[in-house]
Amino acid sequence: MRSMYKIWLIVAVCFSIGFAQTLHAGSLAGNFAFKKKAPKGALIYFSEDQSLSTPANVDQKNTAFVESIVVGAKGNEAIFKNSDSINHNIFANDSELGVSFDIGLAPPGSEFKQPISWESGKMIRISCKIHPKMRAWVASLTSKYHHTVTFKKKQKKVDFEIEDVPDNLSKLVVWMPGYDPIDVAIKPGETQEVKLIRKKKTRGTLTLTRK
Ligand SMILES: [Cu+2]
Repeated sequence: MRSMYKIWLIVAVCFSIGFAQTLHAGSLAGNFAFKKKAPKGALIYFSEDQSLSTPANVDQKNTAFVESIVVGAKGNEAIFKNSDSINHNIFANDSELGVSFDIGLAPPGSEFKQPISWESGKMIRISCKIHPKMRAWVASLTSKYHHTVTFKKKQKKVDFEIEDVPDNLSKLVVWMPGYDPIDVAIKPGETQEVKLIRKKKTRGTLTLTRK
């Protein structure tokens, strides 16, 4: 009888470990729907996490930044690559965050680095001296649980998903250039609809669902 009890106990322990592992993380699904024009990009992240350590990889192709928003960890670097067939000249000038640099003429295939020295949770705008229409943002973050969206021309709707989000994280931040920043608390099992506001007008909605 004693050995039967032991076997049962082992089975029960294995079951609960397995159960706990399947429970501890889930996903966040989101859907952006703009009425007219979407911004260039969006950044979504769980602000409580502190585990991000990777650099920001900025690339350029077809006279444009490949991604509108690029994320890197504070203390690491922003790496500016030029995968284009023409020269670029990236610079930033943000007096509020005290960030000012000009990497100079960057020929095709070149790579330049700049430290991500500014406060986490803040984004700096980068532009090109040669091509005034080029625009992107580098975000200093601490969270591994983030996602960036680059809206294509005329694109109004985008679905995204952040996978393996630990259940204990609930503070979500949504940032888009020119828009009111959004802070929401969303727990596993919840769905929320958030208004996307720019210059006091609602420009669209974001539906968030956590599984
Ligand atoms: Cu350029």
